[in-house]
Amino acid sequence: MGLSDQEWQKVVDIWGKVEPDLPGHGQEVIIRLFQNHPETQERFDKFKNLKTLDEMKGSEELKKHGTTVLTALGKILKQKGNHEAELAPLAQSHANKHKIPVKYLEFISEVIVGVIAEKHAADFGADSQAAMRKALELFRNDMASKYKEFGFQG
Ligand code: MNR
Repeated sequence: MGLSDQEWQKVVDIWGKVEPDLPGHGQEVIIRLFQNHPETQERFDKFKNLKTLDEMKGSEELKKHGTTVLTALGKILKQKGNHEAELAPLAQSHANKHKIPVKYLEFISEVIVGVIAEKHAADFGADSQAAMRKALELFRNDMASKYKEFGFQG
């Protein structure tokens, strides 16, 4: 199910508030993903050694990865659904190389909404949150379709 022009506008607008600090948002997203869903941390060879919150906060590598994730996601969101070219390589690596179930994409989607809601309460009202949730759902659905094509259960 697609988003209306108004919904896409809300998604693009709030992303404009996230974008000036991708490392800050990205770090928060990854840390919260690991804290709320510890099994996700085990998927990262490079992060499974981080034991405490302080170690996570002090890891430049983690911050860098958060930036990478949100940079890729921003590129996808700005396509307003026409994201085939941006999504295909991501689906490929997350299915065949990293083997990341759709369930974990659901986890990170909720964390992303939560982090934006905390950092940008005034600019991220109920309708903007709903629009962002829809956009992330579309992203996941299209990832899941690709997963199926690749024969990954997801
Ligand atoms: C790498 C984007 C969700 C696990 C990457 C890379 C990008 C990326 C970009 C680097 C290039 C590549 O390998 O394709 C995303 C986006 C996500 C997302 C966008 C959703 C919004 C997740 C979730 C994961 C996970 C959820 C696990 C629970 C990994 C792993 C790597 C990786 C593992 C490889 C890290 C390394 O360098 O060793 Mn991802 N992601 N990702 N991702 N992701």
